[in-house]
Amino acid sequence: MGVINVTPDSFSDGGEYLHPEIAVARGVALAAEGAGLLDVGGESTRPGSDGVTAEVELDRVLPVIRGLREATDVPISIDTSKALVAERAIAEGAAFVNDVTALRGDPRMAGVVAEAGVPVCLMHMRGTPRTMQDDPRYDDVVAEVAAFLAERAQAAEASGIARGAICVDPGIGFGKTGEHNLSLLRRLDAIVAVGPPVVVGVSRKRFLGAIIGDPDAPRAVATAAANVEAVRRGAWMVRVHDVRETREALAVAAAVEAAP
Ligand code: HH2
Repeated sequence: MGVINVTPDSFSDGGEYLHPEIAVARGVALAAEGAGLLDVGGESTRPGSDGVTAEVELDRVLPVIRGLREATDVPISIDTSKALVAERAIAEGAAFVNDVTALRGDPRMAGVVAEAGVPVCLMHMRGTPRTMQDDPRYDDVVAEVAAFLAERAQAAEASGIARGAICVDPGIGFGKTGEHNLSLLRRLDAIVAVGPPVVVGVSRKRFLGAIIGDPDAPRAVATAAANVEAVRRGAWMVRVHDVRETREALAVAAAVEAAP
């Protein structure tokens, strides 16, 4: 899953793809690098961020979705927690909903997804982007995230979303310390055991900067290494800004696994 942030303030690429033509060109480039899904988002969820209105989000994402629909056959995901944005994005050709609130952000979202029959990613987040990094604590982060995702998957099914259309995501960096993130990656088997396919988003996140000891370094290599660990532990899809680097790392890992 390649990331296209059509925002002025995303934590790693804010403002780079705010112009629709540049965002579409980015999507085409990510598709050429091997992205199997293009995740278009019009609202930053970086720690401390405030939300934007549906109108602002729609103005940002709809021209990009339209442009991508014309420019590539790669399926498009809409990264939103607003039902209206999901609805309009689906009408323009989006085929996947990525909801970081796991259908809790908008009471209409589950119905929109069920009605459209598109797959949805349900992500774990503690609190809201504004507050989530204020001293997050868990007794057992892996068990608590797994229980949350199991509950949200059940709720999604109860709202009429087909079981086969649900995936889950532990929400790396969403209300978690660096140690929480690493525990979730090391014990990803417990998230896989919840049942639905698992999506993991480590891309360029701050805990990687802390591990490599340079908060300002580009994090594409660190991201690729973390994604190899995630896929080895059962991740079904990884969400990345730097598609080529992660594809190359995963190709090497797969070749090693396939060796006699
Ligand atoms: N992370 C971000 C946004 N959406 N969706 C899923 N399913 N999983 C994630 O880990 C995830 C996500 C945050 O990254 P980014 O889009 O680069 O930043 P911002 O929210 O600042 O736009």
